[in-house]
Amino acid sequence: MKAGRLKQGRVGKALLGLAAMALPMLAWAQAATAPATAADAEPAATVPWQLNLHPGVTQTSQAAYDAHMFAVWVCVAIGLIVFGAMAVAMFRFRKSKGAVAADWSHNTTAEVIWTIVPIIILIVMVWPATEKLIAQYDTRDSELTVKVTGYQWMWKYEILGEGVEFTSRLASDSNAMRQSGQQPTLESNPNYLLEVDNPLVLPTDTKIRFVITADDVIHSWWVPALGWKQDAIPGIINEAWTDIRVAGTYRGQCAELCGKDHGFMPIVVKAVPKTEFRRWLAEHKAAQAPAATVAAAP
Ligand SMILES: [Cu+2]
Repeated sequence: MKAGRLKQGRVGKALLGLAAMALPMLAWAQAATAPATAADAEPAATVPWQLNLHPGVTQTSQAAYDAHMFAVWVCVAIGLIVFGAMAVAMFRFRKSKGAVAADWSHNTTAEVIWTIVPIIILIVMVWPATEKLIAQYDTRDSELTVKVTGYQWMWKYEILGEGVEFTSRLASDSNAMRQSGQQPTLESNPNYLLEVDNPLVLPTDTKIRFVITADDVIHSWWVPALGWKQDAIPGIINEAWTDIRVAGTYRGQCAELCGKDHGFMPIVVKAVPKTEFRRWLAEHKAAQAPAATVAAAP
């Protein structure tokens, strides 16, 4: 009887442990089996039944993912210890076995331990997270600066110092679909409301600084795969930076409620190798040069 109950306790503890471990383990397994990325693919796109955050494709997004995973495993360890201790206490010291509850109400040693241990755990988590946050705001040594301006309801991009600027609006097929009253499906419109006429082309493996502002109301420039969002505020210039490590297409949206068409000003970033970016830049410079000459003429 006693052996049977002890066994029952161990099984209960094991089940609780398994339940606590299941989600992170499944998420880890899913990440490990993620398909390899091709240059034209969308490496950071979400998949149905995705269990975890995507690590993204930049130093910032990887740092956020690492901090998140560290916190998850700390929580799993705490969960195993706490629920394990509860399971042991409930099964080993149960009433049917004749257990009698202790009648003391204070234990200074225990109180000191359960105050100091969480403080140490928090410091262990805060220290690396703070380093990551400081790095996230360090825009020094960037090789390229892109000015982003939010408008109701589109984005304007300027590659500073290169004389290249253009606007980026919701793609016409998404726009036609939303006004048609038809129901878009994932199969027929996989990038519904996430496609633009002119994507922002950026080079990979380059520290790119963004200066972000708005012309009318507050918007927010957000591409999840890059790992940050930054408010675009009229009269204020906010900074951010990125270094995209994997070529591909990354989609985002305005993340600040900015008016009736807030949901219709998506962002598309196309990350290409440096040589391809130089070619794209040269093409845009050539295309914009005549207009600039005309504008400069008396
Ligand atoms: Cu907006």
